[in-house]
Amino acid sequence: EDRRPRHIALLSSPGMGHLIPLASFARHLARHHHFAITLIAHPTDHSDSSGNRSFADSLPDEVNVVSLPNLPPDAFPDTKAEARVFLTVKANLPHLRSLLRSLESTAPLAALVVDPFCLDAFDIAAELGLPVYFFSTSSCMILSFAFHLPALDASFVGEYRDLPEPVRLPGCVPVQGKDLIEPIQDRGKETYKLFLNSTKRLPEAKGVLTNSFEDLEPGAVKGLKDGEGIPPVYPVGPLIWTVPDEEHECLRWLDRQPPGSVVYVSFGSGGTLTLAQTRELALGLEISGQRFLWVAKSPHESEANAAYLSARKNEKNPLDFLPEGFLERTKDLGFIVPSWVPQVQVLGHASTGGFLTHCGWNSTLESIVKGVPLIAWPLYAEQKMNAIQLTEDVKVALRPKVTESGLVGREEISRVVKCLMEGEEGKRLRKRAKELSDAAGRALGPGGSSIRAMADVAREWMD
Ligand code: BUP
Repeated sequence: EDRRPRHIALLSSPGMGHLIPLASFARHLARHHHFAITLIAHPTDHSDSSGNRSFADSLPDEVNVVSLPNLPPDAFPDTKAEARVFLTVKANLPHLRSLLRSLESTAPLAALVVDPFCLDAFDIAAELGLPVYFFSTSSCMILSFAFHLPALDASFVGEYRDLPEPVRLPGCVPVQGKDLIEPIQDRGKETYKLFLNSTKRLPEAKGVLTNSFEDLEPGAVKGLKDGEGIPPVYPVGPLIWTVPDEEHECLRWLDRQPPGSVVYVSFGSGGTLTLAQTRELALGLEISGQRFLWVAKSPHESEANAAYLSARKNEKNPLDFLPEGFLERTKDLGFIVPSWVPQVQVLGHASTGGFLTHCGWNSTLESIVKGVPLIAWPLYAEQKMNAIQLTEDVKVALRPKVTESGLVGREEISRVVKCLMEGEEGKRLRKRAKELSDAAGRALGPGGSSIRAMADVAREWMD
């Protein structure tokens, strides 16, 4: 072919969870299809984490990274996290316009690719006559739900938790209203309106890229591809990011543990538990008698622990919140890290045998790529839908039972951890995780489904 690759701009909203898959896609386009790439990022909330710094250093030279201005920390007081992300992107639109104009004047753009919080940029793309593509950083089931939301909004009055029937998305397991993504659970709120308006604009995209792969979600992918009014869909995942040669003492600790013996526990960069739940988790891990590597965070405020936390507001160390004597009693079995570990390397370590996770989509894909079965413990955003999919559809995860008070008790935690790490069910889940890891490798191997999807979309962007 004598068609030539051109210049593509990718726009990421604040947050590593969005930046990582877009950066990984950018790297593939630059290396394998020889596009010039400008990755436009927003400064992220986790700028103090070591992970963010090493990530920035590991971006390839082929990708030109430009950051939009930082807004003052109090720019949107009293606003929920998701709404803040939408509003930050909106506030930066004039800067985006100038930036795209200047990029156009030096190296004309063939397309603009945006993540789920950046659909307001569609207007700028239209002004500049740029074809715009949507990049979904969640599962195909969530993507399918996003296309479905405007119809659901028009057909049902009331809160979605009261829906009389579960939502049945094509090719997906049914989901009860209460388990739908969290930002839509209060229809009176600004976050809901921002989400709904975004989803209404999805059909304007020329194409939809999604960080998933056909063998992981065959039903959902087919449902999307056959869906009426849905632009062409390109499953290009699983796109994850490994920072090369990152050193961390937890990796040396893992070196000393038997193969497949450690459950890795992390609720992601945004997830925290209440004080009571943090303690219950500690005791559950202890009772299970299994080895664990835990990224422990300080508990979040709640009525029950507000007084306790305010009395200790100068104590920032998450280890101070663990039960009395816990560290001493578990010193031969557990390794606890406050805040950050090189997660992809931990999941890829031979000693890691399970992942107790909040079910963020990046964490989920990383576990699948590395062939590690999961314990699904969703906290917020779209995580409940991911947990349902992983347990009931993909069948690679166990889910602990939550009591009516919202707590997962220590005995239940111990039960699921033991079941995953040493039971017959655990063996089945490990086999399933290995199958999925092989399938992920095939999708991104020569002639694989995701490699072909990336080549298809790249062809649209050539001269
Ligand atoms: Br925490 C943590 N080490 O200790 P999210 C995260 N990460 O490498 P997700 C580490 O950061 P949500 C740590 O591997 C992922 O690629 C992790 O983490 C890495 O993303 C990235 O934000 C972002 O927890 O969850 O899993 O998509 O939906 O909460 O964004």
